[in-house]
Amino acid sequence: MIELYHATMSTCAQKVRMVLAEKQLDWQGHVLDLRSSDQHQPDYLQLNPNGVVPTLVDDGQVVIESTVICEYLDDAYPEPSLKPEAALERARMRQWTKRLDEIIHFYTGVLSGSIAFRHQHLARPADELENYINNIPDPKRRARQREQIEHGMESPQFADAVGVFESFLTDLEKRLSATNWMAGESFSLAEIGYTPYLIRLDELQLWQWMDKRPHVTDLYERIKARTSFKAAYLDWRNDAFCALMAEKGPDAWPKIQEVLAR
Ligand SMILES: N[C@@H](CCC(=O)N[C@@H](CS)C(=O)NCC(=O)O)C(=O)O
Repeated sequence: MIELYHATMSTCAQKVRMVLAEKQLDWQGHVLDLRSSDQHQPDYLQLNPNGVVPTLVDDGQVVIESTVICEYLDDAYPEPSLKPEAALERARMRQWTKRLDEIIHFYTGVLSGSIAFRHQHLARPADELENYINNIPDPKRRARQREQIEHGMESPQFADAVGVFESFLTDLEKRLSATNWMAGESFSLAEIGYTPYLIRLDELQLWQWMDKRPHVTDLYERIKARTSFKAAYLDWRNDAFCALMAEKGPDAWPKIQEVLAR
């Protein structure tokens, strides 16, 4: 039996749900409430010592790290394959997912947190917020989270995030003007990996960033047309979170333009 510990709006969980849907696998879910610190509870830390979602348990065997989970599912349940046939295209796919893990995921958290989610935290009683921050296991993540909550779009992380996304979107547009999909000629774990991050720009009302990037918009439309998009994302949308992003997002665009003009 496949079990997935996940959260409704988690970008990393969306990737795994999309793979499960593409492969039409049955799974049982355990939903964690990240704002209530379910991910920091001792039982969960036994499964995932990093205190994050997702965690996959397949026939009792634990696999963590969303990109690794997606690759594991593709190896363990090979049909339909979500990796290109050609070695070079597989390498391209992994270059994209490596960039996602090392850079884009973190800076997406900075954008979402600085623009929208900090307001959820700021609305909490001070001692509850302090407790939440102090429970974050990794000291670096703890410090960055505190800075985002306290300073939002004025924090240096925010300007860095804008620069990171600008170069990522430029590279993606260039790539898609040469090949049909990110890794080459087939839909792969590269698109699945990035789907939640394109969704997040959309949720934050930042699609203006794509004004001169028609290939990225076209990619997003093709992804949204897949059946797996519903199972990965639409079925799990949290309306309150989406409403908050829709409310706060428009204030961010002028700030982003200001950073881009520097
Ligand atoms: N590298 C990890 C990152 C996982 C991660 O950051 N998950 C977020 C949700 S997308 C999380 O659980 N955040 C909770 C927290 O930071 O306390 C992976 O890809 O699985």
